[in-house]
Amino acid sequence: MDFDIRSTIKLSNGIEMPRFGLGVWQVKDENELRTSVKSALENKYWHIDTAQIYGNEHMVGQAIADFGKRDDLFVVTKLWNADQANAEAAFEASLKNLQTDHVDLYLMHWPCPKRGTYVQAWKSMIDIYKSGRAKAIGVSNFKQEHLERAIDATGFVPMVNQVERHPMYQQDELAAYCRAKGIVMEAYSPLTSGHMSDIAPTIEPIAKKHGKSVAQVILRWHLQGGWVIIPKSVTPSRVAENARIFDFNLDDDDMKIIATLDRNVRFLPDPDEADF
Ligand code: 1BO
Repeated sequence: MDFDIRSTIKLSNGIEMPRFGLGVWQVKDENELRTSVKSALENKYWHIDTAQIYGNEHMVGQAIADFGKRDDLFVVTKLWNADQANAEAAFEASLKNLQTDHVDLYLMHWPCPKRGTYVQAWKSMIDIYKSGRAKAIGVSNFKQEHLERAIDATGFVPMVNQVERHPMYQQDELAAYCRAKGIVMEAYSPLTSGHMSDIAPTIEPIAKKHGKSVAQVILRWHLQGGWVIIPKSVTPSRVAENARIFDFNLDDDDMKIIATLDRNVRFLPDPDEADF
């Protein structure tokens, strides 16, 4: 399976989305954010994933202006839950923060069914997409029932669903449903949100066989499974290490061993319960 850092996956509207990117969730410190984005660009990353709630869109915008070229990059941000009824204003604020006139992908962050506004938000996001200011639109943390409701109400299928996904929470059923609908699956927290030591003993022999780290094996496993990934790090050596996953291949046995690690354990809130 041949990939490189330029590899893309085609979204349902024909837009090519990079398979590998930098996540910046929980990066609040400006120097850390700048170091992370600078290291990523130096390592040829060309996809950056932020969100209005991360509070760092303006730092991402400035780091891109200082270290990169906006037009060479695939920039993603997300509509926060409290803004579901005011998506247009929230989107314009994100564009301003990011110092850009468009994003490559705009995602609805959580469905938050208790708010009762995600269908309304999806309709507004379709208008934003039709205006050309978001080259693609999708969702995050959507279960099948949330997708069905949004699609039934609008006839418009999200292009991407970004969800928590790692070896302990593999989300095969949701992925099968989404792929049948033409929705690209994207993993956040691809390295288990700090729980990697729980599964390292199983992955270490695979890592040793390929001369890679456990993290590199896990990232490669996502890619070979057809997922888009956005690992986060603020440490330059780790940003570089995360990108060195394009020079080896996991074999069928490796993939099967990692498949056994699924425990249906999520570390982030259940999207039905999330009421933030
Ligand atoms: C609450 C944020 C989860 C990852 O985007």
